[in-house]
Amino acid sequence: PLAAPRTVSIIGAPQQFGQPRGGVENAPKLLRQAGLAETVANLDWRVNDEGDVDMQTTQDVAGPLRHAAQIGHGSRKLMEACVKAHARGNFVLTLGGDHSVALGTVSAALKARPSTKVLWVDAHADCNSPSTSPSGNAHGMPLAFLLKLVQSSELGTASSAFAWLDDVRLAPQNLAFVGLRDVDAEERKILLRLRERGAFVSTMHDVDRRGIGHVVDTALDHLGDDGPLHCSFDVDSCDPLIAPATGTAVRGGLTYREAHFLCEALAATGRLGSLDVVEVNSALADPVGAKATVDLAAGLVASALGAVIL
Ligand code: EXY
Ligand code: MN
Ligand code: MN
Ligand code: MN
Repeated sequence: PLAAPRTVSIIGAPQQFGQPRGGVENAPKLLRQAGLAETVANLDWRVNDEGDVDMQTTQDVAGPLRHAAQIGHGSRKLMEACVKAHARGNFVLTLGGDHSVALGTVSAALKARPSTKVLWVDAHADCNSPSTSPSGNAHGMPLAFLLKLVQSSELGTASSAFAWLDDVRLAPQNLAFVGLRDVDAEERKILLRLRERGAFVSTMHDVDRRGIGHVVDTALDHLGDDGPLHCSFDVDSCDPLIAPATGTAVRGGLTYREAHFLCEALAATGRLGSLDVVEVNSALADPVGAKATVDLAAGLVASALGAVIL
């Protein structure tokens, strides 16, 4: 007898406080309107749409991390929703929102299954601490928190909003980057240290030289051959020609096929347990570009959940 199909939990995370541009909070709604649930159901998954987590939780406090209390408390709520979905054995698909949502999603994956390894697909490295960040925007910081690079003194009065992260630790050797091409000077030093400590750090230069197949295979090899994988997919990893509707677009990104190849390769591992799709902001492109970006994001989810060409 065939095994019962697995279930995808879709969790909306309309977080916008991790960056300054309005519109990113509408992405979960737009992705649903694009037919994401139907697309996934057609791939032989059961779909459980858990709705949106309310990310507006509390009063702001001042400090080097903008909206620190909102980010801390909202991320904890998201983490709890994701942990529940993991506990039911579901695939956890989170629709951002800005990339600060990875605080909740990656910590949930690690709490639910501590051997989880993380593929970070992004133009940016997102490993600033409040003290190294040039912007104070939390969407440039989630990996610093997850890798335990943030001192509680950097958070001042907001540190209690992040206390729930105390027992969460992502080891550098369990992290791989693909798509990097816009890294701050301080972040560059952090990345070189992370590489020394065992992270797989690749850039678009590597995609140019070796091809996406080699880069993705090497990244996945690095993440070992068993245990669950979490992919945090920032649409700004893709070239602005195909994904113009995003807050921090950078030229020279993944092509349509390179991005799909990566997602197809992830699906083929049979180990992908959770996926974030973040930073879709339809307010930042014309209607054609906005629709192209939303449709791209939905199509990448389909590839990551097993859609194949043949
Ligand atoms: N590195 C810059 C900063 O920390 O402000 C830009 C970060 C953009 C982050 C986007 C979500 O990937
Ligand atoms: Mn990002
Ligand atoms: Mn990015
Ligand atoms: Mn971005």
